[in-house]
Amino acid sequence: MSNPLQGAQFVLAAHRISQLPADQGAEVAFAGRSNAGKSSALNALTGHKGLARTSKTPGRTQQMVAFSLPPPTQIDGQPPLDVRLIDLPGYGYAKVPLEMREHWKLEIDAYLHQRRSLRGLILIVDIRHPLKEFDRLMLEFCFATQLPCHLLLTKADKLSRGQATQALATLLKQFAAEGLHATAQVFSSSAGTGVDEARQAVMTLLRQPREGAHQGRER
Ligand SMILES: Nc1nc2c(ncn2[C@@H]2O[C@H](COP(=O)(O)OP(=O)(O)OP(=O)(O)O)[C@@H](O)[C@H]2O)c(=O)[nH]1
Ligand SMILES: [Mg+2]
Repeated sequence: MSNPLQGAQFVLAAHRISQLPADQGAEVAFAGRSNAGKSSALNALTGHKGLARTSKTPGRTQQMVAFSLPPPTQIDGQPPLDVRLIDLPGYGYAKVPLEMREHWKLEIDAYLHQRRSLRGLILIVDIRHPLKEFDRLMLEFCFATQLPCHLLLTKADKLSRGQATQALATLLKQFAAEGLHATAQVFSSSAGTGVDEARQAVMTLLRQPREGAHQGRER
């Protein structure tokens, strides 16, 4: 299967949302706890190993990093769009100084509320530790603001196939019980599990109409 996210290029790293590329076109953001595997997932999805910096040290990505897909990106025969993928800083890592954590909490919150080109969120969760507090907050936020969310249960290579399937089933049951709306899949950047499915999920998010993604998101 050809890769619709191939050819992504680094654009810039931002410390504030005002430094991000102009808010036009469509973008999908990658969020998740520190060390969950966001940057690795971005690299696997774009098919470009060194694109986003990965690290064994949690808290590596302390910037919002923007990558663009090569123009013209045509989705469903619409006129070409500027399409971006955004690697958000990881959250939840205690060793990142409090001031920095507070800064990112505010910036991520403002980004999710204000960014008009944001069409959806890819939430990266370690399959062995699903739904920690911040993951829940993100899911609740997405639900409240009708921002579509697709969850990657990553590092599935650390479990047997049966355990991974079980983890997904448990999560989907939890979603149903708690009224949370998100799609989810098993994923592994290192083993390549679920990569095609996740690429399609990113493309589906990029196709979301702007209005739908923004209802109730004005402040
Ligand atoms: N086994 C396994 N390890 C992975 C996988 N994805 C990421 N890792 C490892 O997990 C660690 C963190 O990966 P990153 O992609 O840097 O994680 P991140 O979420 O971007 O981390 P921060 O930028 O610190 O928030 C690295 O040591 C990766 O090699 C995976 O699918 N399987
Ligand atoms: Mg990272």
